[in-house]
Amino acid sequence: MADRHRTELPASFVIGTATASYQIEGATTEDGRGASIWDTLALRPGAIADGSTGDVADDHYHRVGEDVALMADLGVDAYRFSIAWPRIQATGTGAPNQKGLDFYRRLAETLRESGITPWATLYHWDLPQTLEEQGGWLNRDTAYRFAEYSALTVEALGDVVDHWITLNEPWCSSFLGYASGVHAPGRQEGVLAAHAAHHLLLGHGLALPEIRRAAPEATVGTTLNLYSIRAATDSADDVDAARRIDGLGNRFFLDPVLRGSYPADVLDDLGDGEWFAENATPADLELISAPIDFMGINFYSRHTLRAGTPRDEASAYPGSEFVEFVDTGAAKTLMGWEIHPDGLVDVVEMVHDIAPELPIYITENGSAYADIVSEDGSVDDLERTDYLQKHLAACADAVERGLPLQGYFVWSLMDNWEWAWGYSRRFGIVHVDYDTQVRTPKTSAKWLAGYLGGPLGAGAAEGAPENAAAAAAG
Ligand code: IFM
Repeated sequence: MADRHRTELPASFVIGTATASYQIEGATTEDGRGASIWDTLALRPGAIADGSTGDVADDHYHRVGEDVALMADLGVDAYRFSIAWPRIQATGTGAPNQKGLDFYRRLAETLRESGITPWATLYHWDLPQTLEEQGGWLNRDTAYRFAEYSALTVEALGDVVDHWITLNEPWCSSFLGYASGVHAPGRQEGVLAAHAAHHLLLGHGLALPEIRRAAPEATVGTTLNLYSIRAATDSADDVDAARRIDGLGNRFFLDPVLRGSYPADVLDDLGDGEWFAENATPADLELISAPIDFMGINFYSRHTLRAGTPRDEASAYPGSEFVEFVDTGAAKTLMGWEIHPDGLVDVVEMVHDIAPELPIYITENGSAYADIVSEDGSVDDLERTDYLQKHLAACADAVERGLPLQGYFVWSLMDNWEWAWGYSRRFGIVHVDYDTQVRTPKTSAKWLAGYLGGPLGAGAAEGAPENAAAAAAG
């Protein structure tokens, strides 16, 4: 791999790693942290594939120094982490918990001392359980609580964190949380999930001026999970199937944030125009579409669609009843997600077409594989290495095309608790032994360090395969 390194990207291009609070921190009852909706869902029989919880996860709460040192060895520029709302406000309201704030201050300061720029996400799915008991994201009031939490968090940490992301993947929080119910809070409320989506976006809109007031110099954006979308054929029905999924997954979130309106065709698909006409007021949409400094995109895959007959499982996702997801035969990760690195360029273009001036960051991209740990503890994850190489090459492609892509964060720094999959899916470039908490950089981490010129890459890059997948194939 000696001939590929970050010089294929502009010097200012930010390369980092990403994680999220509940997936790595553990210490769920320490120092005044309250319960979150994920603590609750994890205890529900059958909700988590391996029956596990995030009670310990990567024990990151007690290992900040070690984990930041790992990142320094990789040579990353930045680290995207999330702040657990219930660490700051145990019940989602009231005065901040100083111990919670201290933890994130220590993390941010340690990062800065190591030359790594902190990027903090305010909401990566751990809603305080008390707020869920008051209706969660179906209750408009939760948006106001989120703005208050954001204000007091940024007031406390704005001197050490310069980059703020309001929400992570509101599609997941709303449709997986309140429609299919596979994510917390595990409710199946059909079309009401779209109301949860509006309240999440309203929370973003209400938080923006608070963050700007508390940290006027900071950059603020939000993160959407966007999919590259294709119709299986040119037939009108297949094209319409693609329109539906692009609408529900991409435009339903992009349009309010970047255009100040919800897409009418999606409201029709949902059969929910009346509620939106009454409740998603022009004042709400003005808040939601206030200028942001960047758009974060989490990119994982492409969907290919064709028209289908109603399926049982589709009814869990209102508006998607008449579509089928086509298996194109492309290689997949262990999540079953097709690998399409050029789709990364598609989603960057998607945002750029609506907001040509807006800087864009890939705030997550990564892959789960069934890693094999050798006797000496090493993990030769050639498939993940190949995935990473190809997606960084796609970033270079996007930049070459003149798109305003300014950074890329690998999901994830280390193996962690993958929500409904528990510990059964590993996305890390660093292996975590959950019995001992020993961290071991995988081949992908060494490759990335070689690419970035980090200390861990010294020597490793020379031996690394030029194309890891080809090497994997023999
Ligand atoms: O682990 C998640 C992360 O929390 C949000 N984006 C997708 C990742 C992989 O599923």
